[in-house]
Amino acid sequence: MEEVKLLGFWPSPFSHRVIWSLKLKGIKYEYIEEDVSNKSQLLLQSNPVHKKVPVLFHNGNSIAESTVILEFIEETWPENPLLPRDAYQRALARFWIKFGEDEGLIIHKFFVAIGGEREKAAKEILEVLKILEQQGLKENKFFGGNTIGLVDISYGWLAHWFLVTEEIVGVKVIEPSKLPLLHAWVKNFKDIPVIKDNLPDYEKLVVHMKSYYYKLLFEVVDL
Ligand SMILES: N[C@@H](CCC(=O)N[C@@H](CS)C(=O)NCC(=O)O)C(=O)O
Repeated sequence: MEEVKLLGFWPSPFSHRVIWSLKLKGIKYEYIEEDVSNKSQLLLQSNPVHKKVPVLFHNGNSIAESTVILEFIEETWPENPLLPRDAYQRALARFWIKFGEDEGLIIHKFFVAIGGEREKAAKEILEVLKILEQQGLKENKFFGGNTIGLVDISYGWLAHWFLVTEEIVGVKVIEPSKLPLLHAWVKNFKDIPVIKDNLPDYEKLVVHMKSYYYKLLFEVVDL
């Protein structure tokens, strides 16, 4: 009997990447909620380098880093593929996943920017998202075409967490007038039952991210 466990944290977009992938593949697993403010021995032992969630346990082995976990899931359970079969298309998918990971810091900048800096940060994000929209997504329903794949899953934070960020900082970026294709993608992505049924509660997320936001702001002001 295969043992699959996931150590996660309810507001974490990285944990949700793993949840969505396992559910899309129909893999049964046990979910363990981590208290990131008082880290468990299980987390410290299974991810001693970064001490972060998610961590996936498979038959006694532990795997950390969400994008690495996604690749592991894809290789271990090839049914309902989430990466294209064609090697070149797979390379393109990995390119866009890497693009999102490399540009992720810009979101953090947008989150903590205050005053005039906020408009500047919003413009920078818009430029990055335009590249993603026009060169990655194009006119497709999902990044890989008509079905959801790992690229969509890796950008899941844009469809939910980023909207909370926009609400907290008071600036809208993913709007039909600015990013029509990406705006449509948000809806397509959230319309998939596995995604819709496995998102953290929006209002609860606003409260959680607001407290994180104020903590970050104070750290910025203290510097
Ligand atoms: N690059 C990591 C990021 C994971 C991450 O930042 N996890 C956060 C929760 S969203 C965490 O565990 N934070 C605890 C900490 O930073 O101490 C991944 O993709 O898995």
